[in-house]
Amino acid sequence: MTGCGETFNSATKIYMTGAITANCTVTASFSVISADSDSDGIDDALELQYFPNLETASAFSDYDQDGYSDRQEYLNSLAGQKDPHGADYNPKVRNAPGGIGHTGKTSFLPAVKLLLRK
Ligand SMILES: [Ca+2]
Ligand SMILES: [Ca+2]
Ligand SMILES: [Ca+2]
Repeated sequence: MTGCGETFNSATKIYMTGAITANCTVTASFSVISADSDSDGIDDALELQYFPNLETASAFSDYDQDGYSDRQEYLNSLAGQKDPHGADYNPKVRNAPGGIGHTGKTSFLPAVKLLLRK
């Protein structure tokens, strides 16, 4: 916003004109900073950052099959969460199990114990 001797407090987002003593014009422009056009709960910009389209990731998909849905990974990273190994959530990189929203369904191979016979 500009015009009329404005002051804008970026912390409170409050715009104030100066004293109005004559006709003046305030000009405002707005831009979308977040959109979820496919209503899957994942910000479209983030989907397109990781995937070529908006269809790949959804609330139920689990692209990297780490037991966190793509939406859960988005929510966890939005909340500034790290996985139990301290890594950032990434829908294309497997995260450690046991974090927020982990379903317990991973396709990690179970550890194999080898017993050596004498
Ligand atoms: Ca979306
Ligand atoms: Ca995942
Ligand atoms: Ca992941």
